[in-house]
Amino acid sequence: MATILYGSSGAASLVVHWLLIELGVPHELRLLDFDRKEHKSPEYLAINPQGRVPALVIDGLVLTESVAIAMHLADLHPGAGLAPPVGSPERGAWYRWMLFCGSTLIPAYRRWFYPHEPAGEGQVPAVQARAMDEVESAWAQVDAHLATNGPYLLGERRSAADFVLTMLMRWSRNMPRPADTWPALAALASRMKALPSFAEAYRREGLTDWT
Ligand SMILES: N[C@@H](CCC(=O)N[C@@H](CS)C(=O)NCC(=O)O)C(=O)O
Repeated sequence: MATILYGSSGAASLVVHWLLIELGVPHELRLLDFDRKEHKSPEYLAINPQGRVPALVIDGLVLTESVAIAMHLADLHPGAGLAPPVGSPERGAWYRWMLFCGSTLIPAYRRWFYPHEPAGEGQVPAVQARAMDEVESAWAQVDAHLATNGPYLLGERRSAADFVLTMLMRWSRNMPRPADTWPALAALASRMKALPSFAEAYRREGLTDWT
């Protein structure tokens, strides 16, 4: 089975890369150079017309959207226990947190990192201020959830949702209030960063910060 991951160092592809390593899936990592706009090249746009990473190609099947890919990988490897059984209460909670990451946190982050997109350069300060509020309010909610229901998003058991969440926590490291300044989030990040697969993904992507 040929598996190719298109990504960029530390980008939304990180969680896919991390899960591939955690699950022991043989794959080829193709890091695109954003400075050289390789993610907007005709070759890459033919794979992902959005010109964004990640894209995961499994035997010719193109998958995009980091959270969707994380869910699919977890389902493909049930023995790893990163996806609760379909129809179980835990599965419902898993969908909740996966989609919270994909539908609430990632769009808010996008407005923070690409603030000109919603309304042009003139609105950048207002868009970023609002995005920061959204991200911080989301982190406060997740922290409160973890404080009573943790240590992981689903309780005692680690799932793919914790991998996605940890990547998103990392993205806040240079924001005014980093996610790991909330205590329960910091505890979760410490547990996740202790996984050998985290260090290996970091090594392969050449990342050194937020260790
Ligand atoms: N919803 C997408 C977002 C992907 C995304 O925004 N990726 C960023 C890097 S973190 C990207 O490719 N940015 C380049 C661009 O938008 O031009 C996902 O979760 O996969």
